[in-house]
Amino acid sequence: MSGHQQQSISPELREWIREQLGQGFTREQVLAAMKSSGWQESVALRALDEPVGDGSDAAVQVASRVPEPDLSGGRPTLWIDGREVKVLLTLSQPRIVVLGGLLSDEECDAMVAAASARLARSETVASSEGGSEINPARTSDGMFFERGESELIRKVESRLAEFLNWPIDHGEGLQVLRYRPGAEYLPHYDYFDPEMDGAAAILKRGGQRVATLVMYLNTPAAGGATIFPDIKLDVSPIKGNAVFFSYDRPHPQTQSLHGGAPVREGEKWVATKWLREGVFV
Ligand code: PD2
Ligand code: ZN
Repeated sequence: MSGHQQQSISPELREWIREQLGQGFTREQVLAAMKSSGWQESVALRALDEPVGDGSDAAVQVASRVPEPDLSGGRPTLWIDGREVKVLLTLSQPRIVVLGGLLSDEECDAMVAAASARLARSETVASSEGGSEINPARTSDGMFFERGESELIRKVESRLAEFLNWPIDHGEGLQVLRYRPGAEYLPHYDYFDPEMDGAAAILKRGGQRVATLVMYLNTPAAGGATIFPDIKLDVSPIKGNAVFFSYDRPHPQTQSLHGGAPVREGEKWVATKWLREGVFV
């Protein structure tokens, strides 16, 4: 394609762009692909800026800023809060980072001990009234720590804020879940469906969830991986390790679908930190 000839936006090009965005490629990635195929930048940008569908598609939603660890040095380990944390796996689309040794064994044990006393049947955050309800898709038991409620929790939360470059007050309180043998967490998205009843009340407290960090507080004897079905990734639950993932819009195109595979032997304990767009109150 010559750079001087007039280029026009064809229905085929529109369809191709829609498909790329639908598969989770970012606007920048699609723009780069178009430019390398000979499209003039001005035409590519105009095509990308055209509204698609009825406007409700996530491709035209504005992406939120999301927490992001600074891995720019390309080092295999990071010093965070005086600990050497291993970067075991990184994926850019969807954004996933698996870490080794984010928590010490002692911190894991202390969180399990503090949570054990307060376990109740797990609830999900959303119901039609904007309150909580028991979720049959989740067969674990759980509790929430208040943000900053103890020295241990403050220490862990400030480490996560440092690692994620995200203020502590933009996070929910840590949730601890205990899965017994056979228990699982069916695949789901952690963001709130803006269309669901009660969404407005939930989103008033800090906006959308934009990222999740699941920390493993023990190593189950078998099973219990955190699974990402869209990309067929399984993360092994290993005590002290963690998996981080972010999602810049409340839409499946983020490929942030994830679940907890059934625990086959022993128990599985995790602590989850959900990060919000704004101050969570
Ligand atoms: O325990 C897990 O692996 C898991 C899986 C899916 C935790 C969560 N979601 C969560 O806490 O959101
Ligand atoms: Zn989840």
